[in-house]
Amino acid sequence: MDEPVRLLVAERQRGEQRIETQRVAENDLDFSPQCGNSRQLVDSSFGLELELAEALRLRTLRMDFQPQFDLGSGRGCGVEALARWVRSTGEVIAPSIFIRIAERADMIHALGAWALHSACATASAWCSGAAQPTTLSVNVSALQIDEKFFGVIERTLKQTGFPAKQLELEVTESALIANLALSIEHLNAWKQLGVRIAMDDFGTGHSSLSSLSRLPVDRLKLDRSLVHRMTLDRKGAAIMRLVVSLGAELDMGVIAEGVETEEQLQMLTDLGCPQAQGYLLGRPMTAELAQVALGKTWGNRAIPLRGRVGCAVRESQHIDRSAASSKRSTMSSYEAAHATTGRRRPILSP
Ligand code: G
Ligand code: MN
Repeated sequence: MDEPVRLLVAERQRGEQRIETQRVAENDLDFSPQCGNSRQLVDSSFGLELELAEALRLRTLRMDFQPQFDLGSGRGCGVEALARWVRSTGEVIAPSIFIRIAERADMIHALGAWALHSACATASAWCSGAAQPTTLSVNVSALQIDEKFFGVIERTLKQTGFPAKQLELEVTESALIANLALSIEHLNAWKQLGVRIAMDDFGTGHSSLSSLSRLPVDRLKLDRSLVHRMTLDRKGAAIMRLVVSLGAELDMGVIAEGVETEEQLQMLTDLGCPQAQGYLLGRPMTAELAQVALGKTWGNRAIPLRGRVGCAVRESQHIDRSAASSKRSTMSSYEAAHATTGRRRPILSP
């Protein structure tokens, strides 16, 4: 794994001319809106490239784990491994930025192999303990959908001893749809190793019903934008209801991501969404804390979630939402419903 990184650093140091050419082309790139600091990235990305290569070589990237919960039982059911990069200056670089840098600089295979190995090695140490995750989800870049990755998975499982059936590889909907035939071929090959596949960011990538039925996907990860919209109006709620039942009809698991509010959690429970993850239930955290989180049951409060708040979204919630941004002066419907009892569910956080 070190070799390509070392070569890359050497090549970058030699190829100043090429970098200058690329820097011009860089202005045409559309960095994702959530990055926020795309201008800064454009200006400094080549410096970051070298730094990322170095971080990868020195193994200073970190793997955090975000717990996932079963909404029926309230039990922890898995974790998503999330790579974290903290520069020597202490600045945290968002994965949405450094994954793109790695993809562009041809470091994504080294980074992807490290991520898979690191996640499986850590989680396999949990397997003997009580808080064993049912599922370990690892993100896979679109550029890793190739025949080489089969060998990486096979080797990693062998080296770490992590059970294949508990490993889930997350590929974004847009990556799968971009080259459907190839995706189907590679995913089927990976699945022969016993691993499962999740379609990440579902709801953002324009998959058709026909492509959904053809792709060998085991679980849909509903994008946080669907979760957000769900509480805004009736259409948002209707779409969520449909995708939850679509997953069930297609014999796929369904997990909602980006759950940040009690109101969202309540609606997902009411809609029968089987699983959820998000800041409300647990932020990405260290392996040790994730183990503790998995051992806890968030549903162990006295008040059952079901039936407390209706699914219908009231007009007033629009008003509540904007008012809440000015120092939460207005209670959400969930908070209002529970204010009288004074009981609040403890939220897991690192
Ligand atoms: O696309 P993917 O699901 O792999 O994205 C994972 C990213 O989402 C991570 O960077 C993680 O920190 C972030 N994340 C996890 N939970 C939440 C959440 O509840 N809200 C938001 N906005 N981001 C989240
Ligand atoms: Mn993911």
